[in-house]
Amino acid sequence: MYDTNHLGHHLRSASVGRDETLYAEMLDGRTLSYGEMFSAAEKNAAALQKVGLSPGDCVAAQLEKSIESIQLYLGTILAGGVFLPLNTAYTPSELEYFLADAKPFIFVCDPETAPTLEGLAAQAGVSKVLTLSSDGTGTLMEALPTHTENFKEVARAKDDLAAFLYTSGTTGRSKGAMLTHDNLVSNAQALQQCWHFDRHDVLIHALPIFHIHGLFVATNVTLCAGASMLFMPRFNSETILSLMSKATVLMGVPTFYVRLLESPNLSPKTVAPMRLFISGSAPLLAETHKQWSAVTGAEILERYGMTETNMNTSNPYEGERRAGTVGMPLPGVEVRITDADSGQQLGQGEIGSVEIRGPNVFKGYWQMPEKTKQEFREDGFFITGDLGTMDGDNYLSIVGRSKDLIISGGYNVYPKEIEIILDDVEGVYESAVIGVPHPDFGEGVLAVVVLTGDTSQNENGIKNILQQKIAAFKRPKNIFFVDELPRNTMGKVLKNILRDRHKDNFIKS
Ligand code: MLC
Ligand code: AMP
Repeated sequence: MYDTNHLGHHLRSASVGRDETLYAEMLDGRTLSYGEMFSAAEKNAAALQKVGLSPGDCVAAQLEKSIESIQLYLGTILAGGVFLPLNTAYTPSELEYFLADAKPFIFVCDPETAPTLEGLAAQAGVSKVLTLSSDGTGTLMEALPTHTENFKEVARAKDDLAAFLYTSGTTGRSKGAMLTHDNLVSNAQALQQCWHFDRHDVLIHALPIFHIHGLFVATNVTLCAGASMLFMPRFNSETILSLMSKATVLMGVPTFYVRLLESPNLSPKTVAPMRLFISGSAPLLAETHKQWSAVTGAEILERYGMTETNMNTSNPYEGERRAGTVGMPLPGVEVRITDADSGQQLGQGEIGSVEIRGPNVFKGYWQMPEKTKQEFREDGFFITGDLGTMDGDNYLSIVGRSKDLIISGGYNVYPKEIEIILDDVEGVYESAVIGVPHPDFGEGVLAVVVLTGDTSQNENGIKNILQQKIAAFKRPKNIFFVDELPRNTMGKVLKNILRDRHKDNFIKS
């Protein structure tokens, strides 16, 4: 008997009776069948239960990408836990916040970082620290039982939590988005249907697995379809091109496509075995979409989502994939454009706030009921903070953001978080962080800084300090020094002026 509310049930139902089917192939030639995958997931679940995990407890993990970490994710779900993946680029001081806020029962990290992180986890009230390295060794692996007879996933209701994912905030404080079993099940099913995923598909998996894109979209859709994947530890253009001969689908952020287009080996012949190229997490330039079609003869399918809502819209599988648009609402998902202040729905072609309602929309921010309330309309629509417009054929275009957010290579950077840290640096009077066009990452992070009069502080000095405190992808690639920041009469920094002034500044690294 399976529990039909349970994400675990949906992830394994397509492979029941097909234990031998290939689930994943690694670059070193190792393979894993569905039977092996779920047996390992059950062992993980049993090990987590043995160290005391109760249903509803959180398992946080900061791990290099490996198939074993996917097994830990599935094991957590089967044991009724709540999985919290954390970016491997986070520094200890960033992790301190997440652990103290989420208060996971178990924290799993790399054996190499464990000596530094164990004390920090204990201080945050974590009960147990386990380790897992990308080569599949560590105390978690030692704790796995040799077999798990008659394991049954712990029953969960639709509304029970399956995952926490942190998303940064305009205030600089990250918020834990609470995702339920139904959020993840409904979205995986909608995507599987829209993208025609079936058991014959082979996905090139080159995304990180600590975000909704690589973990839920890529992994859940593959599992729900009983398909398989070529599992890469990280993005690499030439490896992806060489894998296309035995794959059918690629999911990537726009930077993937920008970089693949730079390769002389990209051609109609290389992509011929592939049936689908999907892009999301950041705007795909219409120019990149067109260039891809011109070079390969294939059309990228762009979709739109966010941590709080999973996927919202997708260009059609059959039908026109319109460059510069993110397509139509997914089945069961409602999208509307409103006037941000009044909440009044706007007409076709008008630009306004993008709002979403449906089974895909999260339950709220962890321990932030007020913040959660602010982001929802009374009728249940979630205010995304994106600005968009819907055309007569129901294609949505994202034209900007009302939230002060930079998306660099698919990673979100909230300027306020960086400004708080910059303003704290000795010799810095004030700062403004902005996103400017970047040829590789789409947007690049740039800081404009006013120094105090009596300091010898400089760009390298500031960069060295930031290195200790924040993940590399968040660090400003360039820092500009000015005498004062442009402000309006209310004293608010005019970031539009700064973005305009610096839009052509080449970012070196
Ligand atoms: C790496 N660096 C970045 C960066 N990625 N800097 C800014 N933005 C990024 N995205 C830094 C590195 O730390 C390094 O810094 C330098 O840039 C060069 O790194 P690289 O070797 O070129 O980077 P690479 O490893 O190739 O990574 C680039 C990338 C990666 C695009 C492949 O960023 C990536 O996988 N992005 C995908 C992110 C993602 O999955 N987002 C989904 C979010 S979910 P230094 O200082 O060490 O030289 C979501 C919802 C939705 O948004 O809709 O899906
Ligand atoms: P995150 O908070 O990391 O989940 O990022 C979500 C944000 O990424 C959305 O609110 C959008 O601003 C942006 N985003 C995702 N997909 C697209 C897309 N296809 N086009 C434009 N922006 C996108």
